[in-house]
Amino acid sequence: MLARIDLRGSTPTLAELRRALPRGGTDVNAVLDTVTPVVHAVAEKGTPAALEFGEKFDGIRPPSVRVPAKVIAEALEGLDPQVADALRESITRARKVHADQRRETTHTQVADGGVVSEKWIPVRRVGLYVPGGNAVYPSSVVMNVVPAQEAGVGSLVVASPPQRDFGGWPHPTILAACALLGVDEVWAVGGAQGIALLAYGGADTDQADEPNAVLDPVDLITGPGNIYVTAAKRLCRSVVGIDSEAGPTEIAILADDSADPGILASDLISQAEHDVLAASVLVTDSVELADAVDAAVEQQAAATKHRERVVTALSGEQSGIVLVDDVEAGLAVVDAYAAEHLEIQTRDAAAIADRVHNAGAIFVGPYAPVSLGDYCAGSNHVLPTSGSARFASGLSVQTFLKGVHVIDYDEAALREVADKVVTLADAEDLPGHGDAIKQRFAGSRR
Ligand code: HSO
Ligand code: ZN
Repeated sequence: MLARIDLRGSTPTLAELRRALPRGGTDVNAVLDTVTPVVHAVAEKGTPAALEFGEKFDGIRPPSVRVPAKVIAEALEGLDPQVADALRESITRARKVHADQRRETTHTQVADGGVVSEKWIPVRRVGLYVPGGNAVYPSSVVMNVVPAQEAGVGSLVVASPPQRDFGGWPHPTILAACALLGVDEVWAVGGAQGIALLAYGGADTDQADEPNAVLDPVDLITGPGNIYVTAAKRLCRSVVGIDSEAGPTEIAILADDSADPGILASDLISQAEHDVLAASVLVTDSVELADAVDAAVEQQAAATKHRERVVTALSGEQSGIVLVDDVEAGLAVVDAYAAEHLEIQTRDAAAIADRVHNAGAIFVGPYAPVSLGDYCAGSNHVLPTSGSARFASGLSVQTFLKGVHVIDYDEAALREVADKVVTLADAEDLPGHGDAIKQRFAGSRR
């Protein structure tokens, strides 16, 4: 089922390697023309336009755009207690890891009387987009909300599409996850219009007499979505921050002949389950292992619940088995690929993992599967896709903080370096810059 890419006996350059490796991806540009008028209309008219688009595209208008507190509380009451318990565990572990990511202000004494500090200030208000439809992931609510809260973001709003099956409110599991996390501001709006409403804000015309029925615009939008949502995020980038443009999920596994083919097959299937465009890639120096994994994949895929999309994803051009001469060559391949998730299932897995440069998250050994990271490792599951792990990080407390330099120099400290500033200003033909320094030391001021 999985295509084979045989790199044995060759020493490809990085560019050749990147071309040879399987990679999918979606073309967001293709829908920009469709999404642009939606974003413009919502930017101009606010909530009424967003509601109209929701009705037009999804055939549904929520009872009110802001979800009442009672509806959120009822969703939690209705949540299966075992699911509530598991979500609590997921939240507790994620809080533990993300609390450790907090950054302290640094103070650097650059000269006598000259100090530069770097303060980390949380973004004022964050909008989290949560998709509806087939992919209802309360775990993603956890992964977005926890780092924002641990960063100290004071105002957090969730937007999620209204669902016909649930009285026109967002999915109850999503609402319950919000309740567990203490998020009380939830808006029943989805798609490109939901992103635009978060970015530009707008009044809730259905509840015009309600005091808090106006969606205050946010400063940063995070959260996954379909291609229209991603296009809207790209278009709103000039007015709000966005986390990243998430592509289909990816798993790469670097394995040698010590790995268990049944385990590898189930891990490859686990991420293929998300999406027909999901990518599952095995990199190995063992042909026997490759054959055994192929056989195990056939067998397990036939029995799995979402077999159709799993088979489509695994047999797509974005998935495959890459054969290499040895683990060393395998390391070069996984670095070139820069997977969202990378499992290391080799002898001395920790030592090999230590040498990886490019991956969104690295899972070490047979007992750290990607599924653990998706829910309960404590790590974040919002990770860079499509090779962006070469330069980007997963969601963290850092995503929600802004670093601000505070420059505090006294007279003597400025005087000490004044000549250098004037010289550099002159060298750039910006004498006004130099004058701003000279002015301070010209003659006697007062
Ligand atoms: N593997 C997905 C996240 C997820 N898995 C949510 C299950 N639910 C992208 O990292
Ligand atoms: Zn997953």
